[in-house]
Amino acid sequence: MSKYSQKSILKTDLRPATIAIVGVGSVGATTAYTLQLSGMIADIVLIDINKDKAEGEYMDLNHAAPMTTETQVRVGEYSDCVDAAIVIIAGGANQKPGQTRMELAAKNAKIIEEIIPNVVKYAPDTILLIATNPVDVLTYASYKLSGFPTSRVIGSGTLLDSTRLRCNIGRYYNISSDSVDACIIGEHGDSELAVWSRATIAGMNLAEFSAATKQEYDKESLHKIFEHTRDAAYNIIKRKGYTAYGIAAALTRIVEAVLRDEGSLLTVSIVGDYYGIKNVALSVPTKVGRDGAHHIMDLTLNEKENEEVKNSAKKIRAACDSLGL
Ligand code: 6V0
Repeated sequence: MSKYSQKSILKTDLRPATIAIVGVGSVGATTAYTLQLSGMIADIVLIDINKDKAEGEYMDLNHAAPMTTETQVRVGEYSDCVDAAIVIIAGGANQKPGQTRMELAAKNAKIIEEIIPNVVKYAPDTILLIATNPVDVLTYASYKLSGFPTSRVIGSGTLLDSTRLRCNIGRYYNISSDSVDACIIGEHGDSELAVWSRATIAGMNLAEFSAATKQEYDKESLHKIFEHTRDAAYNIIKRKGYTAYGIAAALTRIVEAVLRDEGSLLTVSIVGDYYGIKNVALSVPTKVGRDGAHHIMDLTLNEKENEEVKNSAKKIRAACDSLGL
């Protein structure tokens, strides 16, 4: 039984929720399907500038509904965001092979400029959940465009990267990723960093855990794990042209944390002041619950990590500056 279907047994602690998805391409459609399978959502609204695409996805998803959960899926207009607890933004261009996320900034900022005011007009109290890349820059843009408090504009950030890292560390030590506590912070992109100084397994840092289990503690291998994690999207896109399952699961996890009012610390991206750099969106472990996401602390880092996260913050701020944000 999947993680989500196990949790769906506890459906009674959830109020029926509507989730709207703007941009029903690979990411939006896969997210709709993942949400549908989760059993958490009563109603999913699909909105896309390409109505045929949204209709095709709606028809396909509805064929899965009788065999999975009774989630209602429908094609909508912005006015259908009116009851949405969360509006997921996944509209815009994706990376082509070799292209960086930052190279999408100008093009996707224009698309976000079209989308956000339309959502806000009908759903002034919703939570915006941004997936479109470069996600940190566009989370900042969405915050500015919406006029929402920082807590209600959440970028998927490095949640996916952190999950990939935990998974890769788990494989390295041959244990479940559930038992690994590790994260990636900063930009969801090339300047992100793994916080090795805080990574633990069973409460031990990795050097201690390696010694206790008579395994090699090899910093070079761990660095390769980080590079493999950071570059995962490039490697997937080179082969299949896009990524979708990982981000869909990450978005579903964020939706779950909100709807269940979990107060979980997830590496999502919200606007704030980080490590002395003001007014920028990036990821650190951030508290996520019913009222959105709250930056409650900067993770304590070693000197090198501190330098790296500052550089990452500066890079995001510079990209925002260049777009006049
Ligand atoms: P895609 O498959 O090309 O789908 C994009 C969709 O957006 C299409 O259906 C378009 O019609 C639609 N669209 C474009 N403009 C508008 C608009 N103005 N209003 C409504 N809909 C619009 O792209 P894909 O789904 O692969 O990627 C979408 C975005 O997600 C890209 O920016 C990716 O880079 C980004 N991703 C973000 C990830 C993350 O971790 N945050 C992970 C993967 C992809």
